[in-house]
Amino acid sequence: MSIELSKGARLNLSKKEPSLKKIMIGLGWDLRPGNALDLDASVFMIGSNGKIPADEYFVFYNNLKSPDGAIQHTGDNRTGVGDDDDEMILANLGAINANIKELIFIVSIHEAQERNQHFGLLNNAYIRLVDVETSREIVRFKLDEANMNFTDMEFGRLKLEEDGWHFVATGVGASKGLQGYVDIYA
Ligand SMILES: [Ca+2]
Ligand SMILES: [Ca+2]
Repeated sequence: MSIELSKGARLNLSKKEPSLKKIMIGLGWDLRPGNALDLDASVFMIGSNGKIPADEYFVFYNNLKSPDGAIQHTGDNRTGVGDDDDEMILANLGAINANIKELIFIVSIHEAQERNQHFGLLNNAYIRLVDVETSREIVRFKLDEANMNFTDMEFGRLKLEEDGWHFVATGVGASKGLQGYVDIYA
């Protein structure tokens, strides 16, 4: 059964899902009528110093694969049309570079400032984690009302602890653009 997480909730994946090896992070959104908006999913793969070890450990629409091969972005979706996941990131947990301690998942509106857009234009926005081998959804996290005025958001983190990978639904909205996160983690 899938668990719906609320902001700040934490899930010990290695304990709850001991057989989990490959996960799919799916981002879905629909638009309120009359709007055109491009949402982007990105991942920062962070080392113990809080930074990405090299530029290529920032996986996004212009860099679809991490150097260790563990993270694969399936490509940019610019419309959100359709009911299923609109952007997908595949993660092979066992292949992640041993220096990586945390994966930070960011969702941002492309050119939000230029287009004067924010999350309030979206319907049904969510992020979810799926076990690739069984297609079973493990967790789902919906965009909540409190974030409607923002243009980007840290949706969640996968953190490597002593007892394995934990997923934390951080849900921190902001309006700094994708570059704002690059400035922090690169
Ligand atoms: Ca996109
Ligand atoms: Ca959609």
